[in-house]
Amino acid sequence: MKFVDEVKISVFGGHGGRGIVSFDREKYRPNGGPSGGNGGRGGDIYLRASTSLNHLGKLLQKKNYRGANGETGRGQKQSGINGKSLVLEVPVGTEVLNEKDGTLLFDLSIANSSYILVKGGKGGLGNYNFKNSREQKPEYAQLGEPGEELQLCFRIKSIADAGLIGLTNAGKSTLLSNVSRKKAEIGNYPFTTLLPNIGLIENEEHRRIYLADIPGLIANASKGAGLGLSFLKHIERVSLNIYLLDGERFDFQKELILLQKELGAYKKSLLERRSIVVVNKCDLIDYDIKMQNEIKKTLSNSKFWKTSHKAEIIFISAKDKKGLDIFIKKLFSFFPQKTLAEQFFENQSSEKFSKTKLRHLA
Ligand SMILES: Nc1nc2c(ncn2[C@@H]2O[C@H](COP(=O)(O)OP(=O)(O)OP(=O)(O)O)[C@@H](O)[C@H]2O)c(=O)[nH]1
Ligand SMILES: [Mg+2]
Repeated sequence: MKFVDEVKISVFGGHGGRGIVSFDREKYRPNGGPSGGNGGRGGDIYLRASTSLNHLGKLLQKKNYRGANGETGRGQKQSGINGKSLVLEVPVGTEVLNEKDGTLLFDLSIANSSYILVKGGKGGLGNYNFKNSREQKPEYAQLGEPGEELQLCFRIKSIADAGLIGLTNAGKSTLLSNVSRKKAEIGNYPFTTLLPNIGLIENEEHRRIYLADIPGLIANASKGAGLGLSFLKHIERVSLNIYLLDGERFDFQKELILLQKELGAYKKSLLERRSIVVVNKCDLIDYDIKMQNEIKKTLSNSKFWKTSHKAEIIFISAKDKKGLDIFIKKLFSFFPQKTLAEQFFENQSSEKFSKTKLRHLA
């Protein structure tokens, strides 16, 4: 499956149905008055933020989405049926831009929030509307109006407090699934994480932190190699970087510099964030206290330390669940107050679809 984080589509409100010209012709009133009904309204297109999706693949089904057209009016002053509206579901954390000028139209950060994207066209009026004292038998009716249209670009920006940044196979998915309630995809091959998984970690005080598993970084990712830029975007919305190093590789300085180089090439400010360095797979190599101190000393003299706000180093085994309690404690120490994601997901569960605001683009 492809990681779909950006989709460009066009949306068209349905065309309004046309009104008709007709006259009542009953048995004893062969020359009855005008009775041509109005056309139905064209269907609108709505956007809805869903928590059950985590990428935009569903939108790839079509290039153009159209609300249904309104039906033509009927005799006996009956209106045509309104065209059905269409609801496009996208993951929470999607932003929608106007493709023409790049302006941000919607930022769907609240679950179940819903917006109107384009309105369907008005139905045309049937001839009975035009009857007046001077004109008893109008022979004309209106055509329906076309719906609104927009060219859009949908983009995902994941929402989490902290992001796991590491080379492929460092153990990010294993760590996420072993510290959080949500299961991540685990595999012994590169790029198992094709979707940005977000895990929820809860402590004894029922505080929550949302941790994003960011697909493995490889050299030149910032230039488009591997999954490239598409997933570097996910790092933008977190406020803590967790550099996960593969303890088996034993080349921490080089690994950190490589990770930083890719992040920095994408956006320099990402390097100035608070960070934790986590050395994983400590079950494979016995990192005793002396070794740990040596590694800390070497790293704290490295170029990495100068830019990353005195990151701390923790040694764990994600697989054997060793050191995870220390890791979780450390994580919470960075977020003494309710986090943005915590508030955001809280709002999400209390937000009711019926209460959500609809913004009109008219
Ligand atoms: N021995 C050992 N193996 C581990 C540990 N953590 C992860 N692994 C193994 O390392 C391999 C890769 O783990 P993943 O969690 O899929 O790695 P990842 O960083 O998510 O990889 P990508 O999604 O490709 O970026 C798997 O075979 C894991 O079982 C650990 O603490 N010790
Ligand atoms: Mg993974």
